[in-house]
Amino acid sequence: MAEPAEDVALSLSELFDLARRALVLHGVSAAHAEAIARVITQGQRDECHSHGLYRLLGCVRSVRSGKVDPRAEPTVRDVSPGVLAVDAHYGFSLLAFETGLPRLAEKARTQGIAAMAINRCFHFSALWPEVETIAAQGLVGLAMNPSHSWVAPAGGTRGVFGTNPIAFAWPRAQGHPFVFDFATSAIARGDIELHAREGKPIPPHWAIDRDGQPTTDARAALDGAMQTFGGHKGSALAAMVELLAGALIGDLTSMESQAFDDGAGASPCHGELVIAIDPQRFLGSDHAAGQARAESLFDAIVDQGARLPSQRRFEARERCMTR
Ligand code: NDP
Ligand code: PYC
Repeated sequence: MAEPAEDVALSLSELFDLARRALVLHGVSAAHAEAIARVITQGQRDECHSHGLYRLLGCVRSVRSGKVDPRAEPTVRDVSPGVLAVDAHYGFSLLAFETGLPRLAEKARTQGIAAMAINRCFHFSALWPEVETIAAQGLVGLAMNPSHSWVAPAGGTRGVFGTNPIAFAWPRAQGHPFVFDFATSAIARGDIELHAREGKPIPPHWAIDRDGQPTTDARAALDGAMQTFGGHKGSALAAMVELLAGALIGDLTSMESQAFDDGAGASPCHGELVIAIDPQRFLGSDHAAGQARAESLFDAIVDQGARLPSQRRFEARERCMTR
């Protein structure tokens, strides 16, 4: 049998179609399959390999586990003038996000700030596509969610927190928004999985093994516990995510999500908190001054040779779109 090719070149539309068709073949509804394929394609386009096409495997595994309802239809409930809740009914999170977004934006424009709780969703994706979509509407976006309890608290040795990403986007008058999106663990678990698949060592500060010792062995790391980024600071932020996107919105913490999975190997099932803020509402006639202040801040970063978060991603996108 011939050796598999190292690289396969697909156009973005071929990639989208491959992902969509694979999902539909596994019983995923067209609406979910398209929402998932869109985000997987965006991840691959922006060279976010831990959350690009690789995630298709996890989606299919999740469906096969029987835990996910691949045809669930999200429902939206108004909780208060500034809060809405979207019940994913144990489907994937992305369609729930898309379903609730118009109402979230509407509330943010009316109230100045609004929050959307997404509940009972299977979650596998990067958060930057979501906050970027919010920023594209002229709103500031903030999103976070727990995952599975793979990450030890600073000073501990056993997993308590999820990899708990926090993503933020600030809309700018010209060009891309200011966006960051990172796990509160030293690295996303997906990256350690990719190192394990490729037999590559990992830096020693990413994880500890089962005996609580720092390890460079990706498989031992997956068997042990991951570390938070920035020691006690990342640990506190990870706890905040558990509280805001778990306890506060009536949904599972990462420990509970792991217990709910019960060894099935599905994507984590929990909630997500998404916040949208309307700068126009906050600033009124001072909106332009607020924007100018933000631009001075960004200039002060890049003028000294530092880069803005997401610049690598936007450059990868540019390369991909002009290929
Ligand atoms: P990275 O550490 O790769 O990147 C984190 C952020 O920092 C990015 O916005 C990145 O921008 C930016 N950045 C990196 N280097 C620099 C630099 N030198 N100067 C300025 N900014 C920089 O991300 P993680 O491994 O922590 O997370 C990867 C993805 O995993 C995220 O998208 C996250 O949402 C996802 N994830 C999802 C989870 C889930 O439960 N759904 C759980 C955990 C993670 P750039 O991309 O341009 O390099
Ligand atoms: O890479 O840590 C991760 C992750 C968890 C859920 C989705 N991605």
